[in-house]
Amino acid sequence: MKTILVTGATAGFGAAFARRFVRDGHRVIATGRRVERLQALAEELGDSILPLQLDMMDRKAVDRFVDSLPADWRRIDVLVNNAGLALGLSPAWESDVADWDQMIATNITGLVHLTRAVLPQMVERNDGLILNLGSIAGDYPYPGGHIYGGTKAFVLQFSLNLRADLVGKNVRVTNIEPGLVTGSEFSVVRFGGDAARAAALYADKAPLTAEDIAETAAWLVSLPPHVNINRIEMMPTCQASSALAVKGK
Ligand code: NDP
Ligand code: 8X3
Repeated sequence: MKTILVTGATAGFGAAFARRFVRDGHRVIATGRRVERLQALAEELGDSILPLQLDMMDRKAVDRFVDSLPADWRRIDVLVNNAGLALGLSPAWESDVADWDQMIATNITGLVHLTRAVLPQMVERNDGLILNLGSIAGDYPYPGGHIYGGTKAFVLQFSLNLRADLVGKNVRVTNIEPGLVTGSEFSVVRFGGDAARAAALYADKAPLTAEDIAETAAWLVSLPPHVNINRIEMMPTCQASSALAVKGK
């Protein structure tokens, strides 16, 4: 049984990870801002869930988080840096810089601070796994992706650079880079609560599901300690990396 810390477990991938990890016999520290959702998860999954509120934009709370855990939950075998969001899809020059700040604070600053807090115990034990949720947005640019894509490109490069520091150690880091995925609130959040606009994005398509991402994470968790999967780019068959855009006069 492993102890797995999942950020952003109140919805989407994070909730699917929690369900899958518990099904596989692990226990999960489930975090996020909407504590009532975490409590519902704990009621559903029982003592294998430790529900704890954590806002990834609250730098002090993130820095203190590991030390504030109950003693028997403080050993973290797997960290899943999942909490994240995209806000808006308008051109950079029309975007709200407050949205930019929130994406950077959550997807980058929160992620690196929590990673820094968890890493020492993994290095000391010479054992651990960090799963970072990147995105195809960190690999391929698209209109309106600017800051979100930039944050995910950071997450990819951070993941790869961590392994450079960790070479020779059984502390593993994988960047998971999904494309179009349904079963989460991602697009509703991106479109400011416009559920109809979000639903239109997935209509008549067969995207990946949150459970597909959880299946991948479960596989990564099950691998032997000497195996590092550096990155996984995943898309549904209804999607492929696009051709370069060329605009006429
Ligand atoms: P959801 O919107 O369904 O879930 C996002 C989770 O992040 C929620 O649990 C939310 O919890 C949490 N979160 C957001 N901001 C904060 C914060 N400040 N502090 C703590 N938790 C926060 O989206 P997904 O499940 O789809 O996304 C999960 C990850 O996967 C993200 O990093 C996303 O960028 C990435 N991703 C998503 C793809 C998709 O198409 N869905 C594709 C590729 C990558 P709460 O609001 O309760 O705090
Ligand atoms: C989410 C996938 O293509 O909407 O990270 O950016 S995409």
